[in-house]
Amino acid sequence: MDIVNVDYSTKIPNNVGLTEDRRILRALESWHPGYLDWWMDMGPEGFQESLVYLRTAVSVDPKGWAKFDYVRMPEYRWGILLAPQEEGRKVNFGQHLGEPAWQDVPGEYRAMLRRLIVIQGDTEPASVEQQRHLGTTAPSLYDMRNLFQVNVEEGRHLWAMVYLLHKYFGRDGRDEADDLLRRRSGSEDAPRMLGAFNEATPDWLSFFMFTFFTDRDGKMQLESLAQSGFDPLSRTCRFMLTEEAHHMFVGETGVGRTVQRTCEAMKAAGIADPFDTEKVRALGVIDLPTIQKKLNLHYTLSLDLFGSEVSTNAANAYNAGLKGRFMETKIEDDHRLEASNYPVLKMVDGAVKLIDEPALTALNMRLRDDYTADCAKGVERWNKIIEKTGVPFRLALPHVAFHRQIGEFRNVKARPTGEVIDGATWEREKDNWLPSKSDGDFIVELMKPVVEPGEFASWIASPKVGIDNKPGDFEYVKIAA
Ligand code: BYC
Ligand code: FE
Ligand code: FE
Repeated sequence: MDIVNVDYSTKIPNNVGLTEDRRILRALESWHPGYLDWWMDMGPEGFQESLVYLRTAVSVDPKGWAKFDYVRMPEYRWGILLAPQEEGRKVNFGQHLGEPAWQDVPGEYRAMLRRLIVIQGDTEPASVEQQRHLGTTAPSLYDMRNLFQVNVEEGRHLWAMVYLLHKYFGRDGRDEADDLLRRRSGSEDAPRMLGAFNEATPDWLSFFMFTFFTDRDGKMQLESLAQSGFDPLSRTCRFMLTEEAHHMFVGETGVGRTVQRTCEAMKAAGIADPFDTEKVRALGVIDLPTIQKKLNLHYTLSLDLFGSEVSTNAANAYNAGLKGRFMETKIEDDHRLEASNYPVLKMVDGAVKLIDEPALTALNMRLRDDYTADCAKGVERWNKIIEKTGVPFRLALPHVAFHRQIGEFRNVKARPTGEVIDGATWEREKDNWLPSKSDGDFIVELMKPVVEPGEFASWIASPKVGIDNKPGDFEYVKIAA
């Protein structure tokens, strides 16, 4: 059965026929209270009673799936939404190339598939936990609403993975679903699984960088999983990707508006030198070199999320037909990668070199390269904003050897240019490349909440258009007293 519209008659909205699937409905209904407890404990602090102008999915049709209305976040209708099943879909890569896509878990790949789903699922609540303190310092109601929209959708992404675990993995799937509510971002004894999801998101510039860089890792990983021969995973990821687009919009425009405001304030005050940080900061805006440092931090934390450049896990998942390449079906080759190579950046005798590796084990590197290309386009759009104001400054992505904790470069120190340096030089200069304690203190100091409809904090420009075409002074959040 294939349903495009979402059934809202059940407690759990869905387009997977849950009413006829009593066993799974019951399993999800027993997971639901724990989810709500988690949301109340770890979701947006201080705003659980506020009315937020949110979009909810009413169909999975890419055109016009959203309905906007005021909702209290704990009453958001989190649901199970899969893109429609494609008639005759095949496994499009790996050892099973050309076989019909699986509607059930292939027994031999059960553990591998469960691991991918659990890792994906773990990141979603982690990001909500990381962002839970930000509501109190929002630069406007517009931005506050966008934060909460991202948060409820990451909550829904957790539901998406939990559905797969309950429906296809029986008992151990249910245990994994419970553990997704047990781990906590930054916790000593039960941390989230991947590095970047245990870092703090201390301020709104970090939030915008996170949604630009880390949600974009989400996009790339979901694109690869959307290629999966396991059809329910593919369909789930395809719908998640339509939501993901908004998260990256929030990041790109958030940083863009910050950069714009800084440049405009500099022009108005007649400050020509972007490195005169003291004068720029005195204007109540964030100086461009500090924005570059935040970019360096979030980009490199996100690079780590791609795993090692050379990885047998990645090769195995590809061979099995579980995780493909970005745009797999658009690539013209054998889709088995048995004989081809891919160039990988490696450390050889203390220097960074490009070395050919078997394409199959280099899949993480390839996806990361696709990611970097995608990031670079966004950075160029930021540079266009700066250029237009005439301020002589360009933002840039640092070299992939810089500030890494996973893969080839984890044991070296390098400048943002990629030049390898010794530990003493790193210690001496790192505050020029990554946000220092005093940079962080300055930004936190700037983060004064602005809750008047249509008004914005000193450090950020207003958006060009409203959400759902609402006017500039629309009350996106009705804050509960
Ligand atoms: N931190 O062969 P390796 C999102 C582990 S974001 C800690 O190098 P592999 C979102 C690895 O688990 C997208 N550990 O890498 C964004 C393995 O451990 P085990 C999330 C790490 O497996 C914003 C060992 O190192 N989705 O959706 O080829 C807001 C060797 O692994 C890290 C996915 O990631 C790390 N950074 O690739 C909300 C998709 N990196 O098993 C949401 C699913 C590696 O030996 N995951 N390790 O104990 C995957 O496809 C892969 O697991 C990874 C790693 C790409 C993460
Ligand atoms: Fe997500
Ligand atoms: Fe996201």
